[in-house]
Amino acid sequence: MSKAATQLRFYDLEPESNTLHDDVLDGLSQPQKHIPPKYFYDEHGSCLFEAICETDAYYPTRTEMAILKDNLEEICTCLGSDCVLVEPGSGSSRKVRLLLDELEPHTYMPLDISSDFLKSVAHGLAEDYPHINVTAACVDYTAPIALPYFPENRRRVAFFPGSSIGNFEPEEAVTFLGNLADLVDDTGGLLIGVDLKKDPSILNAAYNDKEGITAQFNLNLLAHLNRELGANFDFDGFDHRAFYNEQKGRIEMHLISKRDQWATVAGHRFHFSAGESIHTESSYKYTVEEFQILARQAGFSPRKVWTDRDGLFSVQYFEHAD
Ligand code: AVI
Repeated sequence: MSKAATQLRFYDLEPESNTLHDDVLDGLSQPQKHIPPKYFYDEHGSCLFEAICETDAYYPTRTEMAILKDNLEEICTCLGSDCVLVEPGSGSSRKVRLLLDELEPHTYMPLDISSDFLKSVAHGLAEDYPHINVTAACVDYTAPIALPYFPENRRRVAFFPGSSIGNFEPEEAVTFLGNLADLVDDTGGLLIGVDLKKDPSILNAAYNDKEGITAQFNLNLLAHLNRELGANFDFDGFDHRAFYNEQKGRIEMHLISKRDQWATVAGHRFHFSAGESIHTESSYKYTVEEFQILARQAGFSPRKVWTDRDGLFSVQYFEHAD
């Protein structure tokens, strides 16, 4: 057995079979039609998201990476080596590699819903970091998480980068953060990436890149539904629209029907008037103070905040409140 293989555990906690069918039929039956953003991420959608992160206009990924790099030593001091680092929604585990290079935690626990992808990522990590235990769990990390295994007497820290927290409604964000507070327990911490409020022109540009990749990402949702639910959406019948809603403090993404049309989804017919929208994503932006209030409600105490020079993005560290 290779050294890496001895360090790797995998738990398949069989997250409930996905509720795509019910979510979509329910969402399209509401006065403001909507589809949950988690359904962007089929295989092609995940590739498109990676491509968005490379566009000039989409600043969050590179800005967060730079903040992590520039403050790595201080961040690692907060986390403490020998901790158990848990990453909900770990995906490709790309950003955590920065921490793993410097921090040397006792265990890294990636949690994700996509079993095959998680397995291959976990194998890669175990090969590249043979001195770190990698314990991967296939689990719906948005629900309360009860993991079957935690190394005993080790401090746990959750890592939730990318400002994915912005894709939750604020009250859902509090519930999710509360679940993380329970997971890391009394002595644990949370390192989280949070996108900041800023000049709306920067936000509007970030979600309307010139290359049109965000538009493809948005429209790919319809391809996903056509494939998985036997729907018959006409991609040419919808436009991408993204704008900053200043009052709500969020970017909204919509698909706008170009004309009066019908689509059938899992045997149900839905009507779309010309100009009618399907709301496909909200991406909330916070001030540092606003986010700290949210995290306090979930049981965390603010400890440290790092931002870039232009104040575009923040990486925030919290500890479990006493
Ligand atoms: C994953 N999430 C944090 C991205 C965001 O910025 O809200 C998803 C995204 N949607 C359009 N571009 C990127």
